[in-house]
Parts: sequence; structure tokens; C-alpha cells
Amino acid sequence: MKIAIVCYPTFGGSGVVATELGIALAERGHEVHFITYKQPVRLELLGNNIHFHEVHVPEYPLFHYQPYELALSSKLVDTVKFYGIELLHVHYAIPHAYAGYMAKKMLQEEGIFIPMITTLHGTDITLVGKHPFYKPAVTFSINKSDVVTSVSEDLKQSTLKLFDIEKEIEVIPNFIDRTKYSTDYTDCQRSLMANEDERIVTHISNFRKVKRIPDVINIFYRIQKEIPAKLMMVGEGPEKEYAEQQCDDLGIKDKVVFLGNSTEIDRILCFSDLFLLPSESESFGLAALEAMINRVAVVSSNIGGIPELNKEGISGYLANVGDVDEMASKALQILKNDETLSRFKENAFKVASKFDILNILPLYEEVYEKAYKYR
Ligand code: GMT
Repeated sequence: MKIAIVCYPTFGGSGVVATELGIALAERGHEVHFITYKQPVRLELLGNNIHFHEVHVPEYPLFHYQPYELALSSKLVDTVKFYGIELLHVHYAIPHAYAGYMAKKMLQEEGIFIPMITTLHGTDITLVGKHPFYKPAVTFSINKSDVVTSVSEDLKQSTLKLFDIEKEIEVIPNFIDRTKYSTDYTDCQRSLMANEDERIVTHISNFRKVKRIPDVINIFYRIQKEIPAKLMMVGEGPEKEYAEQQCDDLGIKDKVVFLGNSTEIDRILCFSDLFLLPSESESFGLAALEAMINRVAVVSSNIGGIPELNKEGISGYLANVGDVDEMASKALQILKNDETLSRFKENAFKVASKFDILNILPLYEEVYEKAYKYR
């Protein structure tokens, strides 16, 4: 099939999922066209089967807000016509589903019928989409999609609760391509980061409020009081500066490394023992899945879709949002003993393996076939 994928090109989970999905579809022989404002961060190789079309939004001083949706829907119309695209897959409802629907309608005027799949990722529903300023447009574009998918059962239920949805929502969980993660740990440069006797705790996110970065630091503070440990903080975002200050105030600056954004997180996860994800909202928790496939145990909050991924007492532990004492005590339970840690690490890998792309990709292909019938 010739598929157009619309996504955010940044480090965010929805962009990563869309990009990895597109790459895998191209490997399976589909022709994939990414349409967004910048080349997606994980999209390195373009080729016969994999294309990128940049959406340009010309600056005009009259506009206080430049009309991205307009430029995106026009780009979609042109690309669909030029390449004979057969299907649109938009990731993140705002504003992609809205722009996709406009493109669909414009194309219909010219006798071209193109089905649209919308994948809901989380913040487009739980944080941004439910705001009264956006809600009518989000409800409309979900209902007008030919097929709607969500990345967890919890997100599906939240969408049904928060919006007036007439469409069926199919759950297709996020996935991981195991072949991209090495099982050869010989070039893992652990010694550069920590002493042999230190445990390595890691957090990866966009450092937004929803990730509860102060909780990450407070949990680690309690851990390092009991055992030798280092904390790797990966990512960039508005809460980073405060986090650095917090580490300074707590006197643990020398034990915390801020690594910024990384396109090679497996090189950090390969030497990590424990991943912390204390988020106050998380529809899935892709970063935790990436940790788990790298044999990293997880201590997380029990919110949203996380319990569908992190299994209590198996791949890690879960606690109520904000309960840093419980999270720290559970983390120590895992980290204190070598055998316990190895067991949790191995289990994390096993649980993550269930989300192998080979199991999930056919679900998207099924959905595409179904949507195609709506033409
Ligand atoms: O986590 C973020 O803030 C980024 C956000 C995004 O839209 O890129 O991530 C959401 O989508 C990811 C991929 O499906 C999920 O793994 C994340 O759980 C979800 N984030 C939230 O629900 C807060």
C-alpha cells in the first residue's frame, strides 16, 4: 500500500511510534510517506520505499498564529495526488486528525477517496484534547476518522469517558523492534558512568510537569542514602533546570548525570539497572518499554496505561502517583540484592518481548485493510 503518515517529528513517544511503524511498514514492502514539519528524529534512511515531505508554513506578520493545519492539509492533498497515496495514518489527534479530515474532504471534491486512520497517543486526549477550547474539534475529527486506534485500553476508556465518541476504538499497543537492540553488552560503556559497586538508575522523558521530575530526584535521593548509586537523566524540557537545582540543594549533584536528548538511548539503557517513571498521566509509557527490552526493571506510578506494561512484582513495581516513599522502598527491594535484580531484569525483557513489532505490525495492517474498504 502507499501510506501517508502524519506525526510530530520530535523525541515524543507518538513521533517515535509513528516513525518506527513507518520504517517497519516500508521494510514489509509498503511505500511510506512521512508528512510533517521536520524530518522525524528516528528517521535516518530515506529510500525508494520511504519518503519525507516537509510542511512549510510561510511566516506572515498579519498572523499572530501561523496556520499549520492549513499548510498540512494542502501538503496532504498535493502528496496524495502526486504519489497516488491510498491511505492516511495520522498520529496524535491535534491537529493531525483535523487537518487529515480537511484533506480527505478536499480530495473527495476531486473524486479521490482516501481512508483515514487516527491513532490516539495520550496527551492529545487526556491533557490537551479535553480542554473546552479544543474538545469540539477533537470530538469531530475522531468521529470523522474511518478507523480510530488507541495505544492502550486505558486510553480507550478515557477517550470514551471524556468525549462523545460514536466510533469504535481499537486498541493497538505500542511496540518495540527487538532487532534494533543489541544483546551483545560487550561494548556497553558502564565503567564510564559508574563504579562497579554502584547501581544505575535511569529516567528518560521530555521533562514536562506530567512526568513528575521532582519525584524522580526524590526517589533517587532515598535510594542513594541506602546503596551506592548513580542517576542518569535523559531528555530535555521545561523541568530540567529545576531538577538540576534540586540535585544541588539535596547535595547529590555528583551522583546525577544530565545527558540531554539522545538518539542512542540503548547505549544508556544497556548499563541501567532500574528505570523510574513516576508520571501523573501516561497512556502507555513507551520509554519504559524501551528500558524493559534492554533488561531494565521498572518502578512506576500505577496510572493510565502503565499497568498494561509494567507488571507488579514481575518486571518491577507500581505505586500511587506521588508516593515517593513507596517507590523508593520498592526500588531498593529490587536493587539491594544481585539475584533479585537479575530476576527482575530478565522478567522485564520477557514482558517487553510480548510487545515485539512482529506481533503488533499485523494489527495495523489489518486495520489498514479494514479502512481501505471504506473508500
Ligand atoms: O509523554 C509525552 O509527553 C509525549 C507523548 C507524545 O504524544 O508523544 O507521549 C504519549 O504517547 C506515547 C506514545 O504512544 C505514550 O507512550 C506516552 O505514554 C504518552 N504520554 C502521555 O500519555 C503523557
